[in-house]
Parts: sequence; C-alpha cells; structure tokens
Amino acid sequence: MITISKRKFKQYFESKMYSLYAQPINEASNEQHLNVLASVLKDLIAKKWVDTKIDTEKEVYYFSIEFLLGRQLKSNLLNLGVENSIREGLKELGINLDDLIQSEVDPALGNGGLGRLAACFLDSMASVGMSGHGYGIRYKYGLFKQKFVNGCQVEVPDNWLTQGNYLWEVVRPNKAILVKFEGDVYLEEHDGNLKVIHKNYIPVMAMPYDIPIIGYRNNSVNTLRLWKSEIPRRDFGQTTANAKNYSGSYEEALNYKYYTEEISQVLYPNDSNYAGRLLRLKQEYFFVSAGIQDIYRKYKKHKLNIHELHKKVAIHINDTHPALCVPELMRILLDIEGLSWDEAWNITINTISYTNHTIMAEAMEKWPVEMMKKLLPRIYMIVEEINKRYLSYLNSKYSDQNKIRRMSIINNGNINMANLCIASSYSVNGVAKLHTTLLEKEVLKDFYDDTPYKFNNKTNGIAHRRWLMSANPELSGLITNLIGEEWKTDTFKLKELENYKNDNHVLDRLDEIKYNNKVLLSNYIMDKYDIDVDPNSIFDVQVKRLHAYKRQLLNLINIMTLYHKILDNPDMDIEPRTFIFGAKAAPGYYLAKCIIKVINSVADLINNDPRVRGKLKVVFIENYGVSLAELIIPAANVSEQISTTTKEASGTSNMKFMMNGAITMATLDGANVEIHELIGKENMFLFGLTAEEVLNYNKNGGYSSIDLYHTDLGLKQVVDDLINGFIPNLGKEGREVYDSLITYNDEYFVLRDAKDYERAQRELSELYKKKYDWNRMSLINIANSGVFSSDRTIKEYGRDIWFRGCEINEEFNKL
Ligand code: 6GP
Repeated sequence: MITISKRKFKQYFESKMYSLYAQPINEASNEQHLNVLASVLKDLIAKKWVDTKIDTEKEVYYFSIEFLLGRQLKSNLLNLGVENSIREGLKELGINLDDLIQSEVDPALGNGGLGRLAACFLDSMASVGMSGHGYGIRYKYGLFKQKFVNGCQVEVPDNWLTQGNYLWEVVRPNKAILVKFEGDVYLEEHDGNLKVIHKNYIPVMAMPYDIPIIGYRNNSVNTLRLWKSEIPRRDFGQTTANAKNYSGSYEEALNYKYYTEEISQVLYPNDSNYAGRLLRLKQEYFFVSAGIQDIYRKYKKHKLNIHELHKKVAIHINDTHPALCVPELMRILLDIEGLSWDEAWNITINTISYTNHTIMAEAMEKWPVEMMKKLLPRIYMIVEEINKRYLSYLNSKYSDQNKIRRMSIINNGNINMANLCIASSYSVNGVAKLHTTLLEKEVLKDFYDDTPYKFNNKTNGIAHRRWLMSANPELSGLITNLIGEEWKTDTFKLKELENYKNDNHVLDRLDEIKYNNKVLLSNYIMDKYDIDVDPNSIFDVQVKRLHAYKRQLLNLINIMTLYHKILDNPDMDIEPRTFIFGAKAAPGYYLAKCIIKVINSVADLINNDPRVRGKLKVVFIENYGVSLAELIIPAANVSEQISTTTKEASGTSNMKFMMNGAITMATLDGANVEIHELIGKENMFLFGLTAEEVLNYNKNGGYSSIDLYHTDLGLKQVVDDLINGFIPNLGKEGREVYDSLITYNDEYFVLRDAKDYERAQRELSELYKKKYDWNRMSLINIANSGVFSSDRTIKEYGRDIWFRGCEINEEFNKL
C-alpha cells in the first residue's frame, strides 16, 4: 500500500508534466494528462516493482497467448488505494479523473474467456501476494473492432498503439532475447562430447515490454512481460554467429524485416478454434522461447542449482498454445546445460502444468509434422524423441493399438498438442466440475485411466475487484455498509448478506442500484444507437463471443416467439423486456456472422413495430469487450447462460452477472452447475437437456429436428420466418441459419431446447412481477457469489498444483 498526500501529488504531477512535455498543465491534452498520471503512478510503485524474487520463493510463470486486460487506470488506483487523494488533487488542477479513466485505451489482446481469465489470474496472483508473472505477446493490433454495416459485422483493425507506446509499459532493451527459427541442426563432436549445432537459422529478437500488475493494497507488484518481435538491433548483446547471412540485397533485407516484425503484428481473432497457420506456430514458439530463455537467464544470474529448477519455478501453460514450453525447456536443459535426457525430462515434467479450456474438437491444436520440422528443427527433434519414448511406454502397458494411436503425440503426420501437454506435465486441469468430469470420462479418458493422479479441477473465477468493486461502486458501497470491508479481501464474507434477505429496506436499495445502473446503460444505448430503452423493463442480457454452441440463436427464437404471441394477442399481460446482445464473431465463421445479421434484422423489425412498443426491444451493442462489459453487466436483470449442455467449459460472465445481482437463466452446463449447487433451482431458472441426454443423442446421431419442426407449429412459424420474407432486409443469412437448424439437423439442439426455454422464460417473467421475491433472489445470488472470486481459484492452483510438492516426483515420469 502506498500513500500520497494531495499536496505532494499535485507537485509531483506538475513536475512530471514539465519533464515529459515541458508545458503547463492547463495547456496539455487529455492524453498528456493521462500519460503524466500513469507515469507518476509508475514512479510510486517503482521500488516495489523489482525484477525478481526468484532466490527467495518459488515463482509462477503463466504463459498465455492472450491477456485481455481491460483498462488499467481505475483498477490500479483502486488497488493502490490512492483514488481519493488523486481525484481531489487532479480536481484542484482542473482535471476530471473520470474523463481520464474513460479516455484510456482498452487493450484487446485476447478473444474472450481464455484471455480474460488470464488477466483475472494476474490480478489475483498479485492480490493474494503470490509471485506470479505472465508471459505473452505484445500484439501491434489487438482483436478487431466490430462495426455493423447494414446489420452485418465488419471488422476494423484495432490500432491500439496509436501513440507508439502503451501507457503502462516499460520497455527493457537490455533484456531482449534471441529466438531462432528454421536452419539446419546437427551434432558435432567437441572434446569427446556431442554438441547440437544450429546453423543458418533466422534470428528474431524478442523485445520485452513490462506491464506492472499491482496487488490489492498489499505491496505486491508482479509483471506481465509481453514480447514484441523485431529485427535484431545493432547493439543486441546476444551472438548471432551461426545465423543465416542477410548481407544480401535491399529486397532481402526488407523481407527479413517483414519476417521478424510480422510475428507480433496481430492477434488471431479465433475463439476456441484452431488457426492452423504457419504464422500462428511462429507466434507460439516466439513467446514461449523468449519466456523460457528469460526464466533460465534469471535463474543462472542468481546462480541457482539447475537440478532443482522445479523447486523454484512453476510454469503454467494456458491451453495448448504455449505447449512448446515442453520441448523448449528440454532444449535448454539438454543442449545448453548438458543434462542427460532422463534428468532433463524429470525436471521438465515436474515444472510444467497445463489447463484445458474447451472440449470443442475444432479447438484442438494439431500441427503438421512437416511444418514444425522446417520452422523449428531442433524442437521437432525433441518432440519426436518424447513421442518415441511415450509410445514405448504405452506399448509396454497396453495392447490396444487404437488406444495407443489415440494417445500418441504424433499421429497421421500431425503433432497433437494436447497429447504432448498431458504426457509432459504433472497436472492437467479442467475449468469447472462438469468440464473436468467430461475430460476424465470422455474426451481424455485414455489419459485419465493411465495417469488419474495428474487430473484435477479448478473452477474458474473472476477478479471481484474489477467486476464488482470497480464496475459497480454503488452496489459495492451498499455491501460495505451492510457487512463491513472484509469481503473485499475475503469474498466468502459476502455470505453475510443473506441476513438481509427479508429486509425490505435493503431489497429496495438493491432495486434502486440496479435501476441506476440500467439508466447508465440506457443512456449509452440512446447516445450510440438512438434507441430508447426503458430502464423499468427487464434487462435480459447475453454477452459473449458468438458461437453456435453458445446459442444466441435460441435466445432469438424465443424473442420471435414472444413477438408473435404479442401480435396474436395484443392485450396479453407481459412484463416489458429489453433483450441485449453483445458478441463478436470470428471473421471467418460464416454461420456466426449470419446469426449476427439475423439478430440485427429482427431488432429492426421489432424496434420499429408500434404494436409491440413499450413491450419488447432488442439491442445488439457493437464491439463488445471488457470496457463495455463493465457497463453492461451491472445493469443486467437476467444473465443468459444457455449453451448446449456439455459444450461450455465453464463460462465466466455467468459469475460476473451473479456477483452483480442478475438472475441466471441457464442450462446445467459449465460453471452453471456450481452456481446451481450453491443457490438451488429456486434461485435461478433452469431448462434444457442434461449432459447425459446430450451425450446419448450424440452417440446415436442426434435427434430429428425436422420431425420436431413439423410437429411444433409455433416453432415452425418462427423457423420459417428466417426464409419467407417476414424479417425484412434478410437474404442468404436467413437461409444459412435455417439450414443449420433443419437441413443440418440442429447440431446444438436449439429447437430441441426451445420449448423448455420458453417455459423457463415465462416463469421468469412471472417472478419479476413480484418485486421483493425477485430482489431477494438477487441478494441471495450476490451473497453466494464469493466462491467465484479468482482469488479462490488462484489459491487452489497454488495449493494443489504449483506449490504442492517440490521434490522430483518419479510417478509423473512415464517415459
Ligand atoms: C473458454 C471457454 O469456452 C469458456 O467456457 C471458459 O470459461 C474460458 O475458456 C476460461 O476457462 N475457452 C476459450 O476461450 C478458448 O479459446 C481454447 O479455448
């Protein structure tokens, strides 16, 4: 915790303004004010932000190809505990802190759940006082910005580094690292020892940009180190003696420059989907190699014993994108340290742990052997050797050749990255109970049967500081008034709120806060889209990536059903509803883009129909991301978590909504199962097929959507709307969506679950009429959401995985 008086801050701010910009405060731009403020804060934490503690305690390194940070100023001020003095100081200088907070860029260096989870974990590691750091890529362009043109998604590049540098980063040229691509690898004898020689490689320099991760009022400042790829600078300290010679033509030099810079140019816009492209593989190796070499360098600098690496370092790989940590660490231990294979393997396997984030088959990374062999010749040799040893282990244990083939790391000319991760780590975890069970019993069954002790569950969590304290200050204030401050560092204390479940005064206040947040969102919608939404209507929200399995389409079908009902029965007693969507589709995901177009067209139809005015509104908010989530989630009455059961590994917006008092409409999928366990079916709305039913259908070729379509006339009407011109301004997109439901037999059980969903929605509507019952439910949700703080999750990772035992555990070594 740091303290700074208002007077001191003002002096500091002024002198920083002079040293950075040589001009008076009142002449500076907003952007300059923001830079000066960030710079002052960085100075304040500088002493605590020391580079390393590696010699004193075990350090965790979290490798992730995405970190979806969101804006940092507000949460940094909150965590440092200096917001008030700084706000006051700035005010006296004529500057409004809120303007600065709003004008900060939102770095979108991630797609969705996986990237945002990584950011929450950084926040929690610092806040629980763990020495845990992130390694990732400093993409020049983050996730595209989404615009709607005639209802269709158009992607605009996210040029977030317009000023050249990011507010919070510090570049450290003296810590740049050489990463080698391509070239020839062979063995040479030196003094009777065989040495691995890598010649004619393409050298790429990884330049570290550090972002401070500030813990909540506890003196901890960890580091997120993001690597930028560059052509090696002239003064780059590391030798490139055996590198490919680029002394040739101007054109060759330009090509080389392009080769290096391209690597960290752009984030792949895929969520839960395998990209399969050479550039992506380059990105993966680039940041993994830089990170592992960085750890190694630090380790050597502190003269630590390499035989005990696993006692000082835990390396966590966030899904398979950083899987090359395994062969890269092996490479260093074998080729540089000269350890034997067995010892190098023992150290590696006791250092690396892995999280799986999805069971969707299309997300499973498989790299062609030929691609890896050419791009990463030494790494491929090591993977091949791991596979050889793994196969011989499997053959000694099993005779079922199909099973062995399924478990093999290399198979059919491809390297299966999940198999590599499981074979080479001491811990494999899923991200919610059901997901972990599905991994163990279905998707990774062979591996679980083989090494059950590696598998464990770590149900996801969210940074409650950002998602409640910062995003919903009014609710946060009410909670503190009722139960004191302690919940901020121990969210289980939120449970005490239940004491107020029959206190009408508190329930009224809860209602009022929700209303105020809805007004803020309504104002935004009015400003942006000129759509007038009523804050008294139910705000029913589905915000997440657009994916068929997440079933935005199911939500839409229910909206259409409701629309028809009102048209057929104008005097129907219905609770006014505003349906709110926010979702980006991967640019190459055609069906998802069609669904966006259909939702937008339906929104136009409904919002312009006077017959449903005051009853129904549909708003699709463009460019959903972290900053918008902070506005939308506190304003939601209903949280739509309606994925096809078994498909959503966990979900994390479900937790954010719950913590902000929204009521969950859900299938028993992902972490909805845990929500249900906590609050029971009486405090949420459940519908849909069970996991068992979905698995059974899948084993037997699905159900028949066309039969259902012909028997349920209400459904038929809505599905036909997609193609019969009922929805204006809808062309081939309607047909595409129709085909997914009828021609291709509704892979995600949208129609199969539609009736039950409608039933649950009707019940919800009825309950909303009973104000106190609704608000009581809301309070119970908040009171039980404490378990979903990522502080809890991170402590579990620490306890069960990273700090579990530091001796070499031979049991993990199956080779
Ligand atoms: C997501 C899962 O889809 C989501 O259910 C989960 O909450 C989140 O990860 C965090 O665990 N998966 C991804 O975003 C992904 O890219 C490869 O998986």
